[in-house]
Amino acid sequence: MRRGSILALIGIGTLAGGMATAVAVLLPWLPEDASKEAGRIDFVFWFTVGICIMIFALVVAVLLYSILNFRAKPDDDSDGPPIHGHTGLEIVWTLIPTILVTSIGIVSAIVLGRNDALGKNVLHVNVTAQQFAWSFQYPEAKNLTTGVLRLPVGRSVLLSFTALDVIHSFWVPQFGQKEDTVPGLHTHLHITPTKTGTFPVICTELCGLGHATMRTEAIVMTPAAFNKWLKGQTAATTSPNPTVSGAAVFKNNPCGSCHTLAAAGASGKIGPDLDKLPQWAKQAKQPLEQFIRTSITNPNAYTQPGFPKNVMPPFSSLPKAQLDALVQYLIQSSKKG
Ligand code: HEC
Ligand SMILES: [Cu+2]
Repeated sequence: MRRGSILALIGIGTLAGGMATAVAVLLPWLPEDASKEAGRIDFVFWFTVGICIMIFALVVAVLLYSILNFRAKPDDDSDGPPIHGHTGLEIVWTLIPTILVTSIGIVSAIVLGRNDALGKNVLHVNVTAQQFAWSFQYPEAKNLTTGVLRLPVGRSVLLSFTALDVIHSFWVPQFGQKEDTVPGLHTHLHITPTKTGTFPVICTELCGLGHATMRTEAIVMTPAAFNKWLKGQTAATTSPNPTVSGAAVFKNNPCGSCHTLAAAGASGKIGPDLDKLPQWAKQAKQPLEQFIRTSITNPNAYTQPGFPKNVMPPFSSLPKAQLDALVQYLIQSSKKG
């Protein structure tokens, strides 16, 4: 091969590789990382992309070079020379892909092993998925149950999933992993948050009419703030404490993603406007308090005309103190509204 040809091949390859690298690096393909596991998964991703870019550059270089150099002259009707295989080439193009694919396999296996290895002092959270809401239970805090996932930064967290009805899938883009929740199976996900902040929790498995509303938030806090929150919540739910705040119960549960309630700054449109509760109770011919209470624990007992049945999940496992506070809060804010 002439020196000019080699230089041309290298030139084209460098150009193609450079362009592909620019597209890979300059566009924001991945969400920001907020967990150790996501960082490792991103490494596998970029490792694979790097290999792909090298192969891409090689293929484009040989392709363009051949098109430019070996194309037939306009009046050339002759056949090319007959070629019967090339053992050297065949060994090379079998060996290189084998090495590359095996290396991706090894890197992935190391990352999977590390991602599944629990750290010390694991925080266990039981996650329940149902049409169309998430709830989170903290065994370490007397089974405190909330609708927003709160986690301390830097601590190993093991989420254990239960699905009450159909298959759902837990996804926080910034944590980098998805995990299906399957009725009858116990699935798990290990997360070590690395950044404080608020991230979306999304159901990423089409699970019915209200699937798009099956969202809540993961709030990652400093360990001190988390422990303070956990202690405050445990005290509030275990004693018949009159200071349980109905507003907090409303906020901690996904009510606001489906309902409008001015007092809570909520503007959901999937369910009836909760500012008009007295009117809805009259329509259902029920006393206000009883109407609100059964609507929360057993939504299908009465379905508001014009709204879908089976979309609101029953909140039957709310501790009594929280349910009482929530009902009082709704009575008061809807009377104002
Ligand atoms: C996934 C969406 C969704 C979530 C989450 C949700 N609801 Fe509902 N809710 C609905 C729909 C739809 C209806 C109307 C159908 C019915 O009456 O069952 C409804 C009805 C109600 C009603 C009765 C109103 C009426 O006029 O019938 C009350 C009260 C209520 N919800 C309160 C709550 C509270 C409190 C929460 C949080 C603990 C909550 N909802 C969470 C969708 C939701
Ligand atoms: Cu779902």
